[in-house]
Amino acid sequence: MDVKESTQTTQRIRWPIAALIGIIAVAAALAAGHFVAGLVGPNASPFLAVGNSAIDMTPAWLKDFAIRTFGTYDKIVLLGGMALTILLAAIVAGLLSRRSPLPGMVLAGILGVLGILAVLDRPDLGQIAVLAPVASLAAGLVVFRWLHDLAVRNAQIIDEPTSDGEGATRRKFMVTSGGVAVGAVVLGGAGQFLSGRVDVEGSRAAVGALKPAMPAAAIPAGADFAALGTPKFITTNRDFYRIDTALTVPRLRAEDWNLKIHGMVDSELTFDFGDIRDRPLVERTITMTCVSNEVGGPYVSTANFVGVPMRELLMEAGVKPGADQLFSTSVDGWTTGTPVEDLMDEKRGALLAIGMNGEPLPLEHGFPARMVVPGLYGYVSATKWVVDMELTKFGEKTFYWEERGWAKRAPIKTQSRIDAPRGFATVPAGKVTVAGIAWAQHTGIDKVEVRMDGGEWKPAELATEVNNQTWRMWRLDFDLTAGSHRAEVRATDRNGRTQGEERVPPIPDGATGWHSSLFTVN
Ligand SMILES: Nc1nc2c(c(=O)[nH]1)N[C@H]1C(S)=C(S)[C@@H](COP(=O)(O)O)O[C@H]1N2
Ligand SMILES: [Mo]
Repeated sequence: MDVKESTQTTQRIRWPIAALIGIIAVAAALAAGHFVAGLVGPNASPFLAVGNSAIDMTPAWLKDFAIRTFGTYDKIVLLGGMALTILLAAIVAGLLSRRSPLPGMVLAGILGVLGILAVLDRPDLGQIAVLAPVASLAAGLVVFRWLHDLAVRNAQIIDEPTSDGEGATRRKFMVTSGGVAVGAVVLGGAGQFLSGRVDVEGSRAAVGALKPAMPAAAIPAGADFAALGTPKFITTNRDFYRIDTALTVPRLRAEDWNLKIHGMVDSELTFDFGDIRDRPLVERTITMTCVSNEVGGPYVSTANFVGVPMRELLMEAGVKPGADQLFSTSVDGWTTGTPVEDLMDEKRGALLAIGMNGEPLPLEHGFPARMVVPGLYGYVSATKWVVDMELTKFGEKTFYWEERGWAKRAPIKTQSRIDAPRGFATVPAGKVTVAGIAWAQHTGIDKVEVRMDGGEWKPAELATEVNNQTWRMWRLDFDLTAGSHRAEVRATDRNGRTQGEERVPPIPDGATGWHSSLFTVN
Protein backbone atom coordinates (compact mmCIF):
# COMPACT_ATOMS: atom_id res chain seq x y z
CA MET A 1 0.00 0.00 0.00
CA ASP A 2 1.20 3.47 -0.84
CA VAL A 3 2.38 5.19 2.37
CA LYS A 4 1.20 8.64 1.36
CA GLU A 5 -2.29 7.42 0.69
CA SER A 6 -2.54 5.71 4.03
CA THR A 7 -1.54 8.84 6.01
CA GLN A 8 -4.16 10.82 4.11
CA THR A 9 -6.79 8.28 5.00
CA THR A 10 -5.97 8.46 8.69
CA GLN A 11 -6.09 12.28 8.74
CA ARG A 12 -9.49 12.45 7.25
CA ILE A 13 -12.26 13.02 9.78
CA ARG A 14 -15.18 10.64 9.44
CA TRP A 15 -18.13 12.48 7.92
CA PRO A 16 -20.61 12.35 10.81
CA ILE A 17 -17.90 13.76 13.09
CA ALA A 18 -17.09 16.46 10.53
CA ALA A 19 -20.75 17.46 10.25
CA LEU A 20 -21.09 17.46 14.04
CA ILE A 21 -18.12 19.84 14.37
CA GLY A 22 -19.80 22.24 11.94
CA ILE A 23 -23.09 22.13 13.83
CA ILE A 24 -21.51 22.61 17.26
CA ALA A 25 -19.35 25.50 16.05
CA VAL A 26 -22.35 27.30 14.57
CA ALA A 27 -24.38 26.64 17.73
CA ALA A 28 -21.57 28.13 19.82
CA ALA A 29 -21.40 31.14 17.48
CA LEU A 30 -25.15 31.82 17.64
CA ALA A 31 -25.20 31.34 21.40
CA ALA A 32 -22.27 33.71 22.01
CA GLY A 33 -23.94 36.34 19.85
CA HIS A 34 -27.29 35.85 21.53
CA PHE A 35 -25.66 36.17 24.95
CA VAL A 36 -23.85 39.42 24.14
CA ALA A 37 -27.06 40.70 22.52
CA GLY A 38 -28.78 40.08 25.84
CA LEU A 39 -26.41 42.73 27.23
CA VAL A 40 -26.41 45.24 24.36
CA GLY A 41 -29.92 44.86 22.88
CA PRO A 42 -31.99 41.83 21.77
CA ASN A 43 -32.07 42.77 18.10
CA ALA A 44 -28.25 42.71 17.99
CA SER A 45 -28.43 38.91 18.12
CA PRO A 46 -26.95 38.00 14.72
CA PHE A 47 -29.71 35.49 14.06
CA LEU A 48 -32.43 38.11 14.61
CA ALA A 49 -30.47 40.85 12.86
CA VAL A 50 -30.07 38.72 9.75
CA GLY A 51 -33.78 37.90 9.96
CA ASN A 52 -34.73 41.56 10.32
CA SER A 53 -32.51 42.52 7.39
CA ALA A 54 -33.99 39.70 5.37
CA ILE A 55 -37.45 41.17 6.08
CA ASP A 56 -36.32 44.64 5.01
CA MET A 57 -34.62 43.35 1.86
CA THR A 58 -37.38 40.95 0.83
CA PRO A 59 -38.95 42.18 -2.40
CA ALA A 60 -42.44 43.55 -1.89
CA TRP A 61 -44.13 40.78 -3.90
CA LEU A 62 -42.50 38.10 -1.77
CA LYS A 63 -43.38 39.86 1.47
CA ASP A 64 -46.90 40.22 0.21
CA PHE A 65 -46.95 36.51 -0.60
CA ALA A 66 -45.59 35.65 2.86
CA ILE A 67 -48.22 37.78 4.62
CA ARG A 68 -50.92 36.30 2.42
CA THR A 69 -49.80 32.70 2.81
CA PHE A 70 -48.54 32.50 6.37
CA GLY A 71 -50.39 35.46 7.87
CA THR A 72 -49.32 36.11 11.41
CA TYR A 73 -47.08 33.04 11.22
CA ASP A 74 -44.86 34.70 8.60
CA LYS A 75 -42.19 35.44 11.21
CA ILE A 76 -42.08 31.89 12.54
CA VAL A 77 -41.76 30.58 8.98
CA LEU A 78 -38.90 33.00 8.30
CA LEU A 79 -37.02 32.12 11.49
CA GLY A 80 -37.55 28.40 10.86
CA GLY A 81 -36.32 28.71 7.29
CA MET A 82 -33.26 30.61 8.46
CA ALA A 83 -32.50 28.01 11.14
CA LEU A 84 -32.71 25.27 8.52
CA THR A 85 -30.44 27.18 6.12
CA ILE A 86 -27.87 27.79 8.84
CA LEU A 87 -28.00 24.14 9.91
CA LEU A 88 -27.33 23.06 6.32
CA ALA A 89 -24.49 25.60 5.97
CA ALA A 90 -22.97 24.25 9.21
CA ILE A 91 -23.11 20.67 7.95
CA VAL A 92 -21.64 21.64 4.58
CA ALA A 93 -18.86 23.62 6.31
CA GLY A 94 -18.06 20.58 8.44
CA LEU A 95 -18.08 18.15 5.52
CA LEU A 96 -15.85 20.37 3.38
CA SER A 97 -13.31 20.39 6.20
CA ARG A 98 -12.64 16.69 6.65
CA ARG A 99 -8.92 17.28 6.11
CA SER A 100 -8.13 20.98 6.38
CA PRO A 101 -10.10 23.36 8.60
CA LEU A 102 -9.79 26.11 6.00
CA PRO A 103 -13.10 25.70 4.09
CA GLY A 104 -15.03 25.63 7.34
CA MET A 105 -13.19 28.67 8.70
CA VAL A 106 -13.94 30.57 5.50
CA LEU A 107 -17.65 29.70 5.68
CA ALA A 108 -17.74 30.61 9.38
CA GLY A 109 -16.06 33.90 8.46
CA ILE A 110 -18.64 34.62 5.77
CA LEU A 111 -21.55 33.90 8.14
CA GLY A 112 -19.90 36.06 10.79
CA VAL A 113 -19.42 38.99 8.42
CA LEU A 114 -23.07 38.64 7.28
CA GLY A 115 -24.11 38.95 10.92
CA ILE A 116 -21.93 42.04 11.41
CA LEU A 117 -23.30 43.69 8.26
CA ALA A 118 -26.88 42.89 9.29
CA VAL A 119 -26.38 44.48 12.71
CA LEU A 120 -24.69 47.57 11.25
CA ASP A 121 -27.62 47.85 8.85
CA ARG A 122 -30.26 48.01 11.61
CA PRO A 123 -31.60 51.52 12.09
CA ASP A 124 -32.52 50.75 15.69
CA LEU A 125 -29.11 49.55 16.88
CA GLY A 126 -26.16 51.62 18.07
CA GLN A 127 -22.47 50.98 17.34
CA ILE A 128 -22.04 48.91 20.48
CA ALA A 129 -24.48 46.33 19.09
CA VAL A 130 -21.76 45.13 16.73
CA LEU A 131 -20.14 43.39 19.72
CA ALA A 132 -22.77 40.65 19.43
CA PRO A 133 -21.96 39.45 15.90
CA VAL A 134 -18.24 39.92 16.60
CA ALA A 135 -18.61 37.58 19.58
CA SER A 136 -20.39 35.15 17.27
CA LEU A 137 -17.64 35.27 14.70
CA ALA A 138 -14.91 34.75 17.32
CA ALA A 139 -16.75 31.90 19.06
CA GLY A 140 -17.49 30.20 15.75
CA LEU A 141 -13.90 30.31 14.57
CA VAL A 142 -12.36 29.28 17.90
CA VAL A 143 -14.72 26.38 18.54
CA PHE A 144 -14.46 25.13 14.97
CA ARG A 145 -10.67 25.22 15.00
CA TRP A 146 -10.44 23.61 18.41
CA LEU A 147 -12.77 20.68 17.73
CA HIS A 148 -11.29 20.23 14.28
CA ASP A 149 -7.73 19.99 15.64
CA LEU A 150 -8.84 17.54 18.27
CA ALA A 151 -10.58 15.40 15.67
CA VAL A 152 -7.74 15.50 13.12
CA ARG A 153 -5.13 14.59 15.68
CA ASN A 154 -7.16 11.58 16.68
CA ALA A 155 -8.89 10.91 13.40
CA GLN A 156 -7.93 7.29 13.22
CA ILE A 157 -8.71 6.64 16.85
CA ILE A 158 -12.06 8.35 16.68
CA ASP A 159 -12.90 6.38 13.57
CA GLU A 160 -11.78 2.94 14.64
CA PRO A 161 -11.45 2.54 18.38
CA THR A 162 -9.59 -0.63 19.16
CA SER A 163 -7.81 -0.52 22.48
CA ASP A 164 -8.89 1.01 25.80
CA GLY A 165 -6.47 3.95 25.49
CA GLU A 166 -7.95 4.87 22.15
CA GLY A 167 -11.43 4.63 23.57
CA ALA A 168 -10.40 7.24 26.13
CA THR A 169 -9.27 9.63 23.38
CA ARG A 170 -12.54 9.19 21.63
CA ARG A 171 -14.37 9.85 24.84
CA LYS A 172 -12.35 13.00 25.27
CA PHE A 173 -13.52 14.29 21.90
CA MET A 174 -17.12 13.41 22.65
CA VAL A 175 -17.00 14.97 26.11
CA THR A 176 -15.41 18.14 24.72
CA SER A 177 -17.93 18.58 21.93
CA GLY A 178 -20.78 17.65 24.25
CA GLY A 179 -19.50 20.22 26.74
CA VAL A 180 -19.39 22.91 24.07
CA ALA A 181 -22.93 22.03 22.96
CA VAL A 182 -24.27 22.24 26.52
CA GLY A 183 -22.35 25.48 27.04
CA ALA A 184 -23.95 26.91 23.91
CA VAL A 185 -27.44 26.07 25.14
CA VAL A 186 -26.74 27.63 28.55
CA LEU A 187 -25.19 30.75 27.03
CA GLY A 188 -28.01 31.16 24.51
CA GLY A 189 -30.57 30.68 27.29
CA ALA A 190 -28.79 33.29 29.41
CA GLY A 191 -28.94 35.69 26.46
CA GLN A 192 -32.66 35.02 26.07
CA PHE A 193 -33.15 35.66 29.79
CA LEU A 194 -31.17 38.91 29.67
CA SER A 195 -33.15 40.12 26.63
CA GLY A 196 -36.32 39.75 28.63
CA ARG A 197 -34.97 41.60 31.63
CA VAL A 198 -36.60 44.88 30.57
CA ASP A 199 -39.77 44.41 32.55
CA VAL A 200 -42.19 45.72 30.01
CA GLU A 201 -45.03 43.47 31.23
CA GLY A 202 -44.60 45.01 34.68
CA SER A 203 -44.61 48.48 33.17
CA ARG A 204 -47.81 47.71 31.27
CA ALA A 205 -49.48 46.29 34.38
CA ALA A 206 -48.49 49.42 36.33
CA VAL A 207 -50.24 51.63 33.77
CA GLY A 208 -53.45 49.87 34.73
CA ALA A 209 -56.91 50.54 33.35
CA LEU A 210 -57.31 53.70 31.28
CA LYS A 211 -60.46 55.66 32.04
CA PRO A 212 -61.29 57.98 29.17
CA ALA A 213 -62.76 61.37 30.06
CA MET A 214 -64.79 61.01 26.87
CA PRO A 215 -65.77 57.35 26.43
CA ALA A 216 -66.99 56.00 23.11
CA ALA A 217 -70.71 55.38 22.78
CA ALA A 218 -71.78 51.86 23.74
CA ILE A 219 -72.02 49.47 20.80
CA PRO A 220 -75.75 49.00 20.00
CA ALA A 221 -77.11 45.46 20.15
CA GLY A 222 -77.96 45.45 16.44
CA ALA A 223 -74.47 46.37 15.26
CA ASP A 224 -73.31 42.88 14.39
CA PHE A 225 -74.73 39.68 12.99
CA ALA A 226 -72.24 37.56 14.89
CA ALA A 227 -74.86 34.81 15.27
CA LEU A 228 -74.80 34.48 11.46
CA GLY A 229 -71.03 34.23 11.24
CA THR A 230 -69.90 37.85 10.88
CA PRO A 231 -67.21 39.05 13.32
CA LYS A 232 -68.17 40.48 16.72
CA PHE A 233 -68.33 44.24 16.37
CA ILE A 234 -65.37 44.84 18.69
CA THR A 235 -62.40 42.57 18.00
CA THR A 236 -60.72 41.33 21.18
CA ASN A 237 -57.10 42.39 21.63
CA ARG A 238 -56.09 38.76 21.19
CA ASP A 239 -57.90 38.39 17.89
CA PHE A 240 -56.94 41.78 16.46
CA TYR A 241 -54.88 41.24 13.31
CA ARG A 242 -51.16 41.95 13.67
CA ILE A 243 -48.87 43.14 10.89
CA ASP A 244 -45.38 44.56 11.35
CA THR A 245 -41.76 44.06 10.38
CA ALA A 246 -40.57 43.42 13.95
CA LEU A 247 -39.16 39.92 14.49
CA THR A 248 -38.98 40.54 18.21
CA VAL A 249 -41.63 42.80 19.67
CA PRO A 250 -39.93 45.98 20.92
CA ARG A 251 -39.76 46.04 24.73
CA LEU A 252 -40.20 49.69 25.55
CA ARG A 253 -41.29 50.55 29.09
CA ALA A 254 -43.74 53.40 29.59
CA GLU A 255 -41.20 54.92 32.01
CA ASP A 256 -38.54 54.97 29.29
CA TRP A 257 -40.83 56.28 26.54
CA ASN A 258 -40.55 59.77 25.11
CA LEU A 259 -42.21 61.30 22.10
CA LYS A 260 -40.57 64.18 20.29
CA ILE A 261 -42.51 66.39 17.87
CA HIS A 262 -40.15 68.51 15.81
CA GLY A 263 -39.25 69.69 12.30
CA MET A 264 -41.44 72.36 10.70
CA VAL A 265 -43.10 73.47 13.95
CA ASP A 266 -43.21 76.69 15.96
CA SER A 267 -42.13 74.95 19.13
CA GLU A 268 -40.51 71.58 19.52
CA LEU A 269 -42.32 69.38 22.07
CA THR A 270 -41.30 66.33 24.07
CA PHE A 271 -43.81 64.25 25.99
CA ASP A 272 -43.30 61.47 28.48
CA PHE A 273 -45.93 58.85 29.23
CA GLY A 274 -47.31 60.73 32.24
CA ASP A 275 -47.79 63.86 30.12
CA ILE A 276 -50.07 61.93 27.76
CA ARG A 277 -51.83 59.84 30.38
CA ASP A 278 -52.72 62.86 32.49
CA ARG A 279 -54.49 64.65 29.65
CA PRO A 280 -58.24 64.24 29.13
CA LEU A 281 -58.31 60.97 27.21
CA VAL A 282 -60.82 60.27 24.47
CA GLU A 283 -62.06 56.89 23.31
CA ARG A 284 -62.94 56.19 19.68
CA THR A 285 -64.28 53.08 17.96
CA ILE A 286 -62.15 52.59 14.84
CA THR A 287 -61.77 49.85 12.24
CA MET A 288 -58.17 49.38 11.09
CA THR A 289 -57.25 47.76 7.77
CA CYS A 290 -53.97 46.56 6.27
CA VAL A 291 -53.15 47.43 2.67
CA SER A 292 -51.96 43.82 2.20
CA ASN A 293 -55.47 42.56 2.79
CA GLU A 294 -56.68 40.65 -0.27
CA VAL A 295 -60.31 40.87 -1.35
CA GLY A 296 -62.04 38.67 1.25
CA GLY A 297 -58.99 38.73 3.53
CA PRO A 298 -58.72 38.83 7.33
CA TYR A 299 -56.59 41.95 8.01
CA VAL A 300 -59.38 44.16 9.26
CA SER A 301 -60.32 44.57 12.92
CA THR A 302 -62.12 47.02 15.18
CA ALA A 303 -61.25 48.29 18.65
CA ASN A 304 -62.03 51.05 21.11
CA PHE A 305 -58.83 53.07 21.07
CA VAL A 306 -58.03 55.45 23.92
CA GLY A 307 -55.65 58.35 23.53
CA VAL A 308 -55.12 61.99 22.76
CA PRO A 309 -56.26 63.60 19.50
CA MET A 310 -53.29 64.06 17.17
CA ARG A 311 -54.84 67.39 16.22
CA GLU A 312 -54.36 68.75 19.78
CA LEU A 313 -50.69 67.77 19.90
CA LEU A 314 -50.03 69.29 16.48
CA MET A 315 -51.86 72.51 17.39
CA GLU A 316 -49.69 72.82 20.48
CA ALA A 317 -46.53 72.37 18.45
CA GLY A 318 -47.81 74.75 15.76
CA VAL A 319 -47.39 73.27 12.28
CA LYS A 320 -45.59 75.65 9.91
CA PRO A 321 -47.22 76.35 6.54
CA GLY A 322 -45.99 74.02 3.82
CA ALA A 323 -45.49 71.02 6.11
CA ASP A 324 -47.76 68.39 4.57
CA GLN A 325 -46.20 65.19 5.92
CA LEU A 326 -45.93 63.90 9.47
CA PHE A 327 -42.97 61.55 9.32
CA SER A 328 -43.17 59.19 12.30
CA THR A 329 -40.61 56.69 13.52
CA SER A 330 -40.96 53.72 15.84
CA VAL A 331 -38.38 52.66 18.40
CA ASP A 332 -37.24 49.90 16.04
CA GLY A 333 -36.60 52.28 13.15
CA TRP A 334 -39.74 51.64 11.07
CA THR A 335 -41.10 54.84 9.52
CA THR A 336 -44.17 56.19 7.83
CA GLY A 337 -45.51 59.42 6.39
CA THR A 338 -49.06 60.64 7.09
CA PRO A 339 -50.82 63.64 5.52
CA VAL A 340 -50.91 66.49 8.07
CA GLU A 341 -54.30 67.44 6.65
CA ASP A 342 -55.81 64.12 7.76
CA LEU A 343 -54.27 64.42 11.22
CA MET A 344 -55.69 67.91 11.67
CA ASP A 345 -59.17 66.87 10.50
CA GLU A 346 -61.36 67.05 13.57
CA LYS A 347 -64.04 64.80 12.09
CA ARG A 348 -61.55 62.08 11.28
CA GLY A 349 -60.31 62.01 14.85
CA ALA A 350 -56.78 60.61 14.52
CA LEU A 351 -55.31 59.51 17.86
CA LEU A 352 -52.03 59.08 19.59
CA ALA A 353 -53.37 55.95 21.29
CA ILE A 354 -52.17 54.45 24.57
CA GLY A 355 -55.11 52.14 25.18
CA MET A 356 -57.07 49.48 23.35
CA ASN A 357 -60.37 48.02 24.56
CA GLY A 358 -59.91 49.32 28.10
CA GLU A 359 -56.33 48.12 28.56
CA PRO A 360 -52.98 49.70 27.87
CA LEU A 361 -51.89 48.78 24.32
CA PRO A 362 -50.77 45.13 24.10
CA LEU A 363 -47.02 44.87 23.38
CA GLU A 364 -47.66 43.59 19.82
CA HIS A 365 -49.96 46.51 19.13
CA GLY A 366 -47.48 49.22 20.07
CA PHE A 367 -47.13 49.60 23.85
CA PRO A 368 -46.72 52.22 25.19
CA ALA A 369 -48.02 54.43 22.34
CA ARG A 370 -49.03 54.28 18.69
CA MET A 371 -50.85 56.29 16.06
CA VAL A 372 -54.30 55.38 14.75
CA VAL A 373 -55.74 57.36 11.85
CA PRO A 374 -59.24 56.37 10.69
CA GLY A 375 -59.56 55.91 6.95
CA LEU A 376 -55.88 55.38 6.14
CA TYR A 377 -54.21 52.01 5.70
CA GLY A 378 -51.93 51.10 8.61
CA TYR A 379 -48.69 51.39 6.66
CA VAL A 380 -49.20 55.14 6.12
CA SER A 381 -50.60 55.98 9.53
CA ALA A 382 -50.51 53.50 12.38
CA THR A 383 -46.93 53.64 13.73
CA LYS A 384 -46.60 51.34 16.73
CA TRP A 385 -44.01 51.99 19.48
CA VAL A 386 -43.89 55.55 18.09
CA VAL A 387 -41.12 57.75 19.51
CA ASP A 388 -40.58 60.51 16.96
CA MET A 389 -42.77 62.74 14.80
CA GLU A 390 -41.18 65.13 12.36
CA LEU A 391 -43.18 67.71 10.41
CA THR A 392 -41.83 67.76 6.89
CA LYS A 393 -42.91 67.64 3.23
CA PHE A 394 -43.85 64.62 1.14
CA GLY A 395 -40.91 63.74 -1.06
CA GLU A 396 -38.39 65.29 1.30
CA LYS A 397 -38.30 62.21 3.48
CA THR A 398 -39.35 58.81 2.18
CA PHE A 399 -40.78 56.17 4.52
CA TYR A 400 -40.34 52.41 4.89
CA TRP A 401 -42.99 51.08 2.50
CA GLU A 402 -42.75 54.03 0.12
CA GLU A 403 -39.14 53.00 -0.49
CA ARG A 404 -40.42 49.54 -1.36
CA GLY A 405 -42.81 50.59 -4.09
CA TRP A 406 -46.03 51.27 -2.20
CA ALA A 407 -48.04 54.47 -2.62
CA LYS A 408 -47.16 57.64 -0.70
CA ARG A 409 -50.80 58.28 0.10
CA ALA A 410 -53.18 55.45 0.82
CA PRO A 411 -56.77 56.05 1.92
CA ILE A 412 -58.62 52.81 2.65
CA LYS A 413 -60.65 51.58 -0.31
CA THR A 414 -64.32 50.70 0.07
CA GLN A 415 -64.59 46.93 0.50
CA SER A 416 -67.00 44.16 1.40
CA ARG A 417 -66.58 40.54 2.41
CA ILE A 418 -68.85 37.50 2.62
CA ASP A 419 -68.48 35.60 5.91
CA ALA A 420 -71.38 33.20 5.51
CA PRO A 421 -71.76 30.83 3.85
CA ARG A 422 -67.97 30.47 3.72
CA GLY A 423 -66.38 29.33 0.48
CA PHE A 424 -66.85 25.58 -0.09
CA ALA A 425 -69.29 25.28 2.81
CA THR A 426 -72.30 22.97 2.54
CA VAL A 427 -75.64 24.32 3.78
CA PRO A 428 -79.15 22.83 3.92
CA ALA A 429 -81.60 23.68 1.12
CA GLY A 430 -84.28 26.31 1.67
CA LYS A 431 -83.62 29.69 3.25
CA VAL A 432 -79.90 30.53 3.10
CA THR A 433 -78.66 33.65 4.85
CA VAL A 434 -75.71 35.38 3.23
CA ALA A 435 -73.93 37.70 5.68
CA GLY A 436 -70.73 39.65 5.95
CA ILE A 437 -69.02 42.96 6.54
CA ALA A 438 -68.33 46.10 4.55
CA TRP A 439 -66.14 49.10 5.27
CA ALA A 440 -65.48 52.54 3.88
CA GLN A 441 -63.80 54.26 6.81
CA HIS A 442 -64.33 57.97 7.09
CA THR A 443 -66.99 57.91 4.36
CA GLY A 444 -69.44 55.35 5.65
CA ILE A 445 -71.31 52.51 3.97
CA ASP A 446 -74.47 53.54 2.16
CA LYS A 447 -75.54 50.29 0.55
CA VAL A 448 -74.46 46.67 0.20
CA GLU A 449 -75.77 44.50 -2.63
CA VAL A 450 -75.60 40.76 -3.12
CA ARG A 451 -76.28 38.69 -6.19
CA MET A 452 -76.63 34.94 -6.51
CA ASP A 453 -75.34 32.96 -9.48
CA GLY A 454 -74.88 36.07 -11.58
CA GLY A 455 -78.52 37.20 -11.16
CA GLU A 456 -79.92 40.59 -10.16
CA TRP A 457 -78.15 42.67 -7.49
CA LYS A 458 -80.33 42.82 -4.39
CA PRO A 459 -79.93 45.27 -1.50
CA ALA A 460 -78.83 43.66 1.77
CA GLU A 461 -80.15 44.60 5.20
CA LEU A 462 -77.55 46.72 7.01
CA ALA A 463 -76.76 46.38 10.72
CA THR A 464 -76.96 49.47 12.95
CA GLU A 465 -74.19 51.91 12.08
CA VAL A 466 -71.77 52.71 14.91
CA ASN A 467 -69.88 55.51 13.18
CA ASN A 468 -68.40 56.12 9.75
CA GLN A 469 -64.89 55.07 10.88
CA THR A 470 -65.97 51.47 11.45
CA TRP A 471 -67.06 48.43 9.53
CA ARG A 472 -70.72 47.67 8.99
CA MET A 473 -72.40 44.26 8.94
CA TRP A 474 -75.01 43.16 6.41
CA ARG A 475 -77.28 40.16 5.70
CA LEU A 476 -79.64 38.92 3.02
CA ASP A 477 -81.78 35.76 2.70
CA PHE A 478 -82.09 33.66 -0.44
CA ASP A 479 -84.25 30.67 -1.20
CA LEU A 480 -81.90 28.14 -2.74
CA THR A 481 -82.28 24.74 -4.33
CA ALA A 482 -79.76 21.91 -4.09
CA GLY A 483 -76.58 22.36 -6.08
CA SER A 484 -73.62 24.66 -6.21
CA HIS A 485 -74.14 28.42 -5.84
CA ARG A 486 -72.05 31.53 -6.03
CA ALA A 487 -72.75 34.67 -3.99
CA GLU A 488 -71.08 37.97 -4.85
CA VAL A 489 -71.06 41.22 -2.89
CA ARG A 490 -70.42 44.88 -3.64
CA ALA A 491 -70.64 47.93 -1.42
CA THR A 492 -71.45 51.55 -2.18
CA ASP A 493 -70.07 54.29 0.07
CA ARG A 494 -71.67 57.62 0.98
CA ASN A 495 -69.74 59.33 -1.78
CA GLY A 496 -71.85 57.22 -4.15
CA ARG A 497 -68.92 55.09 -5.28
CA THR A 498 -69.73 51.43 -5.91
CA GLN A 499 -66.97 48.83 -5.81
CA GLY A 500 -65.88 47.77 -9.29
CA GLU A 501 -65.67 44.15 -10.38
CA GLU A 502 -62.09 44.21 -11.63
CA ARG A 503 -59.63 42.48 -9.30
CA VAL A 504 -56.72 44.75 -8.37
CA PRO A 505 -53.84 43.33 -6.27
CA PRO A 506 -52.84 44.98 -2.94
CA ILE A 507 -49.68 46.68 -4.25
CA PRO A 508 -49.33 49.69 -4.57
CA ASP A 509 -52.36 51.11 -2.72
CA GLY A 510 -54.84 48.38 -1.78
CA ALA A 511 -56.86 45.57 -3.37
CA THR A 512 -60.28 45.99 -4.95
CA GLY A 513 -62.80 43.73 -6.63
CA TRP A 514 -65.91 41.82 -5.64
CA HIS A 515 -65.61 39.10 -3.05
CA SER A 516 -67.47 35.93 -3.87
CA SER A 517 -68.28 32.70 -2.09
CA LEU A 518 -68.85 29.40 -3.85
CA PHE A 519 -70.84 26.96 -1.71
CA THR A 520 -73.04 23.90 -1.95
CA VAL A 521 -76.67 23.49 -0.98
CA ASN A 522 -78.01 19.99 -0.34
N1 LIG B 1 -43.42 50.14 14.18
C1 LIG B 1 -44.26 49.63 13.25
N2 LIG B 1 -45.51 50.11 13.18
C2 LIG B 1 -46.37 49.62 12.25
C3 LIG B 1 -45.95 48.62 11.34
C4 LIG B 1 -44.61 48.14 11.43
O1 LIG B 1 -44.17 47.29 10.67
N3 LIG B 1 -43.80 48.67 12.41
N4 LIG B 1 -46.85 48.12 10.41
C5 LIG B 1 -48.00 48.97 10.07
C6 LIG B 1 -49.01 48.24 9.32
S1 LIG B 1 -48.60 47.79 7.73
C7 LIG B 1 -50.26 48.00 9.81
S2 LIG B 1 -51.49 47.38 8.83
C8 LIG B 1 -50.59 48.30 11.22
C9 LIG B 1 -51.11 47.07 11.92
O2 LIG B 1 -51.34 47.32 13.27
P1 LIG B 1 -51.71 46.12 14.23
O3 LIG B 1 -50.61 45.11 14.13
O4 LIG B 1 -51.87 46.69 15.59
O5 LIG B 1 -52.99 45.55 13.69
O6 LIG B 1 -49.45 48.76 11.94
C10 LIG B 1 -48.63 49.66 11.26
N5 LIG B 1 -47.63 50.12 12.19
MO1 LIG C 1 -50.42 47.01 6.73
